[in-house]
Amino acid sequence: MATTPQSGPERTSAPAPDAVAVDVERVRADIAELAAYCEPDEPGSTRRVFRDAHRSGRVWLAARMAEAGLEVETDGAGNLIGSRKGRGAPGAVVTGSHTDTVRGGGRYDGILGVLGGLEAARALAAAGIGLDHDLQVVDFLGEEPNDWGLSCVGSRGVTGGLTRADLDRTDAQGRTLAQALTDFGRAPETAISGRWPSPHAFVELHIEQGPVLELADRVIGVVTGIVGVHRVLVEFSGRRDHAGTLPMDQRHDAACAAAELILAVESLAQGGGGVGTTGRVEVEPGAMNVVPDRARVWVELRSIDPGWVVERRDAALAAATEAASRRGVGLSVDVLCDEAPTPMDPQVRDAIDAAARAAGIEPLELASGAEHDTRQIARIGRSGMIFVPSLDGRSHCLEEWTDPAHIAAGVRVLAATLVRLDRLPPPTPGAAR
Ligand code: HGY
Ligand code: MN
Ligand code: MN
Repeated sequence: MATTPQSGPERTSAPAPDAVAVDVERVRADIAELAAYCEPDEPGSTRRVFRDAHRSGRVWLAARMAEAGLEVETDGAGNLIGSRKGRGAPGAVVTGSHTDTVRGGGRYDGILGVLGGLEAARALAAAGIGLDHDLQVVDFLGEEPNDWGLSCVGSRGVTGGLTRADLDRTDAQGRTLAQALTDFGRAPETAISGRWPSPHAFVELHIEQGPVLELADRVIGVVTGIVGVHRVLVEFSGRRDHAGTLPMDQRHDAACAAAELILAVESLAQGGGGVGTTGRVEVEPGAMNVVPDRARVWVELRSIDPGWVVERRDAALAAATEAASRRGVGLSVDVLCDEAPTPMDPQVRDAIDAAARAAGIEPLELASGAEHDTRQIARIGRSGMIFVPSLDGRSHCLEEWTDPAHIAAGVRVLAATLVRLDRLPPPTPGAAR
């Protein structure tokens, strides 16, 4: 029979969660070992979703989870889960992040949340702290935007956010996402049908990936919300001509229309309130002596203010339409991602705040400018995030680095937060987004 969880962090019979000792050298060794699973022909520790390095890195991770005494499984959406049984209370206390990286990315983005979660599970066990709820440490499948223009594949899959149309998307070689999942050993149908039950609570530890904590000289961030993200692929189709013979006033240059859009996005995003980026551009045929007939621009707009994103999105599309029509160039638009800003759950925020303060750390509240699996999990349960500083605010690059003392603080606060979340009363039904 399931035991009834006792409520309140004031319960005195359990060891003090805030004093749990974490082994930061073990976390650093794990980070270094996982970093060795990288794509040999790519810079740094690149480990893109579905590639061999990603697959073999997860085999290593599964073994590491098993060594820690966790039961290891992969769910229908391809999330790797290490679980420890609790005392039978309904719903799990869940933590995790991702082990895939962007091309040329660093060793910490996502990875700290998975390996830090693993260390928290080990540290709690070593301290003799059992939970009422099952504890799960998750490596979500494919958090970074992939060759199909989609991010958070695994966390979308288990929260109803992955669709049949997503599975039918094709990469540049014409391979569908469904095929990629199949090749990775997952049945595409289960990737969209295997919805998780609502967790008791979810928390993700992550590097900040920006400069706010460092500039404020703080070690722990309590995330207030995750920015809204709008991603769209804009394709211009012009006319291919000889670059030496066709006069300038007779051209239908797709790349020049794309250039106008790129600069429009930069200009529209000035002034604070949000950010706009055109980080991927393709031009065809890509020859110096040919007027380009095709250009693709991936536009991304982010803000914690939903109105800001909508306004800039509409203005950017108006600029693209105007440039295309003036140049006699065709235009098509494919919306890849349209996520509203996601507030973090107040109870989870309070648990993180209390865990940090009990450890003698004054946390800072801040919004996340980066996308995270937490946004997806917030659809099905109360969720929150812990940030630790990134050196010089750098991320998605080889210079990405977090001080070991900050890693130790982050994992310690994570472990204590998991205990505090375990002791929360059951969530109110329907409270999730
Ligand atoms: O792109 C992002 O915001 C995240 O790092 N995946
Ligand atoms: Mn990232
Ligand atoms: Mn990440």
